Amino acid sequence: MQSTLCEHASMSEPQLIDRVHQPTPREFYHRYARPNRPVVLTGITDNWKAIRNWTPEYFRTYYPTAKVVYTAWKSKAPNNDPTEYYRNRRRRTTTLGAFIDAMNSSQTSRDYVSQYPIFSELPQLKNDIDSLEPYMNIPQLYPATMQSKVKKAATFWLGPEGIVTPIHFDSAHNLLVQVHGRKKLLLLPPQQSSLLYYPSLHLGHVNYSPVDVEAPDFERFPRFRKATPLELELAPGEVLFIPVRWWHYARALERTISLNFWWYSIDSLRRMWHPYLTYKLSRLFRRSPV
Ligand SMILES: O=C(O)CCC(=O)C(=O)O
Repeated sequence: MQSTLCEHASMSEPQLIDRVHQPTPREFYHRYARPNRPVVLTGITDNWKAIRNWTPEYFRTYYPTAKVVYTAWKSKAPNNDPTEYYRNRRRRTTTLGAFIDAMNSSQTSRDYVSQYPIFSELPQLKNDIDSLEPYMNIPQLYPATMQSKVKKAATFWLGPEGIVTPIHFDSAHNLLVQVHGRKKLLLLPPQQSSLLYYPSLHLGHVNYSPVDVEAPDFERFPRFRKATPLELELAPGEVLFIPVRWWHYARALERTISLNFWWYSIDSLRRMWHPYLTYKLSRLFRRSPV
């Protein structure tokens, strides 16, 4: 096992994330999933055709008419202010060919195919990956219907160099597979949620933060000075385990393709009680518009 040194400009203490080569599912579960610790897994996608073949050009050539849904964010500001993002982003539908042509012809596009369940649209692509289910440790005792509900449909992300996903946390465990291009990620543990101004319900969801973690405005968000993010780079073929409730931010360093695989466990659900209750109470006591 090897650790990578990761440092954030404003932080004094360097932060470490483990990188583990081909762990057994049991080792992964005991050392990472159960204690809710992030890790980069290497060598577990070595046989995936997706890692060898998938590029924007590949999809442009073979699947130009396939439907995709993307997030469009038009902003004149050069930075990535999450409040502006959550207010102005829109979901739009197009074809893969049209999306990739538009991406290739723009230097400034912030359009991102994100969270798209690609295998529903193109089921043949399932042949290009292997199952990551052994790492999800789904109890065999569960009836088949429940086993399939515990996993969410895998989703597909495709975007230009520089595209950003503002910091947020997920309600399930997540294996994020980097398929094409490198990506930079920042992670913060649930214990540092207040430094990210959690809960910021005015953003629309309890799992979003108003802090632009790469260019923090310390006048507005002074508590963020105390944050100690993990910073890492994910290369094609590498898999990042993002445990439930861990805050994560991503920036593509090159044109990017990723897949992610979410799943629930008793433990992941237990860790979500606070956001869930906070959100429900906020809805209950929401002032109705006058
Ligand atoms: O890769 C990205 O841009 C964001 C990924 C993400 O937020 C996720 O997998 O939950």
